[in-house]
Amino acid sequence: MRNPSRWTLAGALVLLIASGAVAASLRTAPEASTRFISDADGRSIVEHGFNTASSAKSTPDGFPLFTEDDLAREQADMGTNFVRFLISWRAVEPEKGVIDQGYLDGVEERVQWYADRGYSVMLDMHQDLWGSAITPSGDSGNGAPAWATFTDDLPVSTGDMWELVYLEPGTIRAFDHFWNTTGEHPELAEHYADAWRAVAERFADNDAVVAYDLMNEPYGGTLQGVAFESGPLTELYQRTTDAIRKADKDTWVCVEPQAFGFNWGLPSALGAIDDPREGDPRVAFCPHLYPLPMDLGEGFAGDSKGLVQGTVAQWRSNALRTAEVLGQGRGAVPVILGEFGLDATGEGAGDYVKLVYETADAAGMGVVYWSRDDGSWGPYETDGAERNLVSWLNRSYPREVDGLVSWRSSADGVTFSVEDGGTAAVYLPPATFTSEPTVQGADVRAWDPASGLLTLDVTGDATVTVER
Ligand code: MNI
Repeated sequence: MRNPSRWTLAGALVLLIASGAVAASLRTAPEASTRFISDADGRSIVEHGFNTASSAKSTPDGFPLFTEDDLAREQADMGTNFVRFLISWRAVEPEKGVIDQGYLDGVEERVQWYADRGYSVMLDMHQDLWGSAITPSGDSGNGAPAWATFTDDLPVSTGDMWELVYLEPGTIRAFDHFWNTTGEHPELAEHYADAWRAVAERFADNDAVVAYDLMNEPYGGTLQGVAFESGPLTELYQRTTDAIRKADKDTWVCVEPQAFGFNWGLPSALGAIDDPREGDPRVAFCPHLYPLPMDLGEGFAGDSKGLVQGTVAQWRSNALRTAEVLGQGRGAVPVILGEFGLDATGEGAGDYVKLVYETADAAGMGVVYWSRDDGSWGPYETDGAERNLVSWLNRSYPREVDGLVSWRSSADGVTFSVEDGGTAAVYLPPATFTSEPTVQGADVRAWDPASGLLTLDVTGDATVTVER
């Protein structure tokens, strides 16, 4: 049980993907999303950045091991404009009914580092395996506070593959209580929504915070798939959105599907959320992508390569389908790939990164890499040395654009189209764009070769091409 063979699991994946493809083929997917989260100036944002950071899961204060200098380096090296910043329920509401304003001060201080550099921020209420109180040692899960953790003394054993701890009886029971499948803890979801309301009260007037990711990688306990997503998960999102809107009318809410399955390319049954704000709804979709063969340690090569390519294609269609459901007849909502990442020492790692960005660009999705931690999944070594990932993530892209419709990026530049244009900010890696690029379809307002930032004026409907 503890060590299912890789190929048994890979075989299961083939079946899962095949059944997902059948379910998915019942409805055609949109080609792309043409709607985007916007910044305070109303410009569409193409999100490029990092999850910051996994270290926040286990630090006592809940903050990532990440400094303002680290941010400056990231911006100089890769031209990022976005962060999915990890926060946690255990830090927001450490005691039942008590909001830790000191923790929110710390979040606000870090948000300001990003604001000072022109970034947009998504706050992500993170959890994995419910919370650290699922085991006495506290070193397995993260997210929920101890007071909200009810395992009913059912066992939770831990082993090599952390994901399998989701299948432990005590973990399942903790989730069953949260979703009130047990009928014993209706208060937990209320506290969760109120914790979000407290966060929203703090950031409602903060222009840098553009989105709230309501729950990281939701898991349904004994309820899985359709029963979970169309039921308690959609309900929690509605309740939390309603709570947030009492304090904050403008910041986008971002919803995730059940991680189990969707991350591997399967469809979601998430229902639509009604946004009580006046004007256009601000609900976005923020799914994750982790193809199973790569979860199992395979590279992007050999037998696993085709499976991974198939997974990415299915994932893209399924993400756009759900975005369309969330759009309730107005077309697909904005989509951000909230997490993808890999051990960049594996075979074909750079090709996989390229595939994901090219797929996301063509589908109109922002991309947030997992994660901004040191080591083989990250951009730097613990001693600060730069890793291969830096050059792979350092891509040209239109950063913030009035009236953006679509874009493509290549090593030689970027092309994008707009409706009713205005200004556009484009990032071009300074190492390759050493002289002023050639621009068609727009006027250059400013070019800063040091930061790679190109500012353009675009008039009306236009296709803009920027080339070195
Ligand atoms: O791979 C997963 C994942 C696998 C399995 C399951 N279940 C069995 C419910 C859930 C999730 N997640 C991938 C990444 N997400 C977290 C942070 O959100 C990262 O630490 C993981 O690498």
